[in-house]
Amino acid sequence: MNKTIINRLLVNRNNNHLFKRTYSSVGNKIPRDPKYAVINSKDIDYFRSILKDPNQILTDKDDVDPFNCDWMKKFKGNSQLVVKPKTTEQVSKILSYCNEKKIAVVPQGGNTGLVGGSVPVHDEIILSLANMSKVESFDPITGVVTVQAGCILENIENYLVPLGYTVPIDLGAKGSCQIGGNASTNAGGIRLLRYGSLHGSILGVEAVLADGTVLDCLSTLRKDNTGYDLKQLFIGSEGTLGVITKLSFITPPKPTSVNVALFSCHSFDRVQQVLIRAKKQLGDILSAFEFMDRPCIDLVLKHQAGTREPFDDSTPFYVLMETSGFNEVHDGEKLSSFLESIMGDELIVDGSVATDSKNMTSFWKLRETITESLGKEGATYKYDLSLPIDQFYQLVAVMREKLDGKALVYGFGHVGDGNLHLNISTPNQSYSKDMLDMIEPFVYEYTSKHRGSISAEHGIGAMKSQHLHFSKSDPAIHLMKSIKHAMDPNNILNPYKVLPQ
Ligand code: FAD
Ligand code: 2HG
Ligand code: ZN
Repeated sequence: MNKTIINRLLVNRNNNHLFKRTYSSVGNKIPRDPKYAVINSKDIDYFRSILKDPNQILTDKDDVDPFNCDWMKKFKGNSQLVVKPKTTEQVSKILSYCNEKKIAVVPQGGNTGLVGGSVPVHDEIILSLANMSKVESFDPITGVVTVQAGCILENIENYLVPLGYTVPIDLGAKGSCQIGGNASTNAGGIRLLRYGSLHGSILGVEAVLADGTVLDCLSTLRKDNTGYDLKQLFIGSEGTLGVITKLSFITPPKPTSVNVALFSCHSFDRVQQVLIRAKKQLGDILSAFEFMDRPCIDLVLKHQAGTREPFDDSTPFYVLMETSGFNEVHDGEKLSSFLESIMGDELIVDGSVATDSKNMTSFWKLRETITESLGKEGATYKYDLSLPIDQFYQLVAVMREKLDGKALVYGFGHVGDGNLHLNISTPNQSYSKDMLDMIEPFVYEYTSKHRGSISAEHGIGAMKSQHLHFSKSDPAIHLMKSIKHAMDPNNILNPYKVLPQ
């Protein structure tokens, strides 16, 4: 750790700034639009009349506060009200009323989003889906499951596993995030390489539009080419076009033979070579290919009890690879010849294949707890980018040079999908405008110049709405605005998010 950081650390400790880190401290909040109504006691009486159960309405500051603040403690709103409907009909009545009164609404799932999309910017009311958490049906022939939007991802997995099926998406936040939130962000995660994006897995959506209309597109059909595929509009639109209340999606059979391997490499070029071989030699059984650089490993070892140095020698890069299939002997043979090939050609420095589930969990822990460990360090500036593979790690090196020790730079991500998680951490500091100015718009310009995407999987939210143009052309943004206007003319759904103001 260099001197500047140690000095800052001391200053922050003395000033007690530790963990007081909100978006407002960065100083670029969009002003409140005065066209929105400020809620009053009559509005609350109305919500009480439709929701009946007093636990479905939160107005007490202590109860509302956790819903106002995001997972990173970076974005903080000032809502006075959380409503927690239990049925689609209740969602419909809430939105119809809000539309008429011009009350702005933020739909909220598990509140694990990383771009400030799930919390109010100002005093928008929060519509939490937490009470809509039932699995409605499962068809054992097609493997299609129909669930309410507030189902927690891990609970759906636990429901499916005894039936021999699995969810086609997996991510570190699975214990808290909801399937409605996953769909609304078009979340990627660690199994996208195998099962593809939610745009392909989701077969049907029931959503409530801004004026309260219930749109039933809850098909369970694999093939349905009847006009525009409206459900796709809700996947990845981050709660700006409607509130998803139910979903149906295809679930794959749960693989019975799983292998997890960890490799260390001297260079990022070698990581790429291993990826190419894995795709060619493992083909259909390759289910995850994740990478992390050495600073990520050091960070996890520092913050996560029970983790240990994976290999004798420290190297700059690590790969976590998983195979999933249905024939242990066949998968084992494929994996062995792949390992022989990458070791024979010295693409890896060291490698280890987990021998039991405890081992697999500990390998995955090295990858899946990076985000949580970063959260324990202090303010972190997160960039979730798609970049061409030859530019993929270059940006991490460029940022290290540019920031010159003023912050710590971490590179990890879903390399198999071309998705880099660039994280810039300032230990024990608050979010600062000076630091932000050193990073942005440079990171976005770099990404745009290399024809990448400024959001591979986390979305745009409040964080990147003013930067959308780095990844989308003017006509594309214009069309998005027209769709938004057609579906939500009063702009009550998740205002200030996704689209530039
Ligand atoms: P929220 O955070 O509550 O909301 C996210 C957005 O969706 C908001 O704009 C909100 O308004 C909207 N929304 C939520 N529910 C609805 C609904 N029913 N109808 C309409 N709009 C709705 N993301 C990835 O893509 N890949 C990862 O690997 C990944 N790993 C993560 C690991 C950790 C430790 C954490 C904390 C986050 C991670 N994320 C990842 C980010 C986050 O978990 C995902 O974006 C997730 O899909 C958000 O789900 P949620 O239920 O928490 O939604
Ligand atoms: C992951 O892949 C998540 O672990 C979070 O998408 C990434 O913390 C991040 O930047
Ligand atoms: Zn990710």
